[in-house]
Amino acid sequence: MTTSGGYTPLTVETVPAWLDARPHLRARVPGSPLHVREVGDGNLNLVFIVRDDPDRPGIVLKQSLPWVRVFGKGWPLTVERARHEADAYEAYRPFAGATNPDYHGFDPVWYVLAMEDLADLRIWRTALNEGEIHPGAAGEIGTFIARIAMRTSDFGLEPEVRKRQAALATNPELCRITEDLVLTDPYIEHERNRAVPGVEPLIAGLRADDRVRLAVATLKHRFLTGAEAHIHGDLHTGSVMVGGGRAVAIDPEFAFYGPVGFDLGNLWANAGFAAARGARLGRPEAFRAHVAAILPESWDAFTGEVRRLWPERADRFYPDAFLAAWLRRTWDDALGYMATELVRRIAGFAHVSDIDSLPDAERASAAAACLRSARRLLVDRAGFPDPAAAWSVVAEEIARG
Ligand code: SR1
Ligand code: MG
Repeated sequence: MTTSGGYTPLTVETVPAWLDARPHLRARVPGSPLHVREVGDGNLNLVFIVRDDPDRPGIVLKQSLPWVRVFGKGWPLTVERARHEADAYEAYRPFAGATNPDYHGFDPVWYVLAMEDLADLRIWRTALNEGEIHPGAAGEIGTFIARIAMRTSDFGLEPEVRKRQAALATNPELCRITEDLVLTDPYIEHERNRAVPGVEPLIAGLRADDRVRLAVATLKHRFLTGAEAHIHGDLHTGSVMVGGGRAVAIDPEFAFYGPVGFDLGNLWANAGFAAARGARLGRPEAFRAHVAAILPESWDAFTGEVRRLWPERADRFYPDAFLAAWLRRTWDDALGYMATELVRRIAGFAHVSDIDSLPDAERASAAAACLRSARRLLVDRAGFPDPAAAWSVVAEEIARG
């Protein structure tokens, strides 16, 4: 199938010729024959691993489709998302170090980006689902979020530069997905919603609660208007690869200028899913402690790195007292977006394997714990001023059964 301008979705059969026509990429996998596997398991895109030796890393090609992959052609979606992902990798490259994948370029006709084959790493969600412990990953991601906050915002750039960067990063179609799927649909009746079976009364309770509606509407408005930094925009555990002491943030196709707390909250909610799953499956205490540490370790790393970079801020008009207030607001945002991510993966369109792959009874009780935690975080965020207090909400609700 060919669309306008020469764009054509790649297949495992057409990838070798596509690479032959691009010697700078072919040089990264110079041997023959090429071994091509399509491994995309996300909701949106094609992902090909290309190797000339099946046992050694080669390169990854990622191509956006003009529709939502898991839904089909009935849900069209701009292929521009691959450009946004490429632009984010470029924006993060100067400060992200090994947390950014090695990025080899973007083809603006085929909407293909080429990047490192992270052969020895696994998707963090998959690793957590199987009970693996990856020390240091949460801290790496917290540091990464801090560097984005400090280097791509008005704290790190001259205001004219920041505004031009923000304009280039405007990502309306992908933001609209978040505005709908995360920050609206779960709180109303909508044909896209798919509830985890057994928690329908809890979802109905959320929808009927005016305090919940006000809190989510406030978070939605902040998402729409809080253009602070070039955030990742979809930083759940399926967007992080771990292994060998490294944590890599992938898939920033939802990147845009938004509130810094959104990425933190997304990560923390997914720690919540891992914790609920770990408890229901009776995982060892060491694993449960590891998951419980994701929120505090990432927040500590985040605040530590923000404070380390604060003296280098671009505009010294901002006093230290402003930093303290900004961190408080970011904490408040993060808890709010943690709650909205907890809700949408249980009550909305896009679910998580942590919960969905549990046996029926455990799935319902894990999902219920996530929804109860979210409700408390939404209506009483001020009551949870630090990581221990915030995580205690999740721990208590999981323990309630
Ligand atoms: C239609 S896209 C559904 C979800 O997949 C992506 O990974 C984002 O999380 C989005 O909300
Ligand atoms: Mg993704």
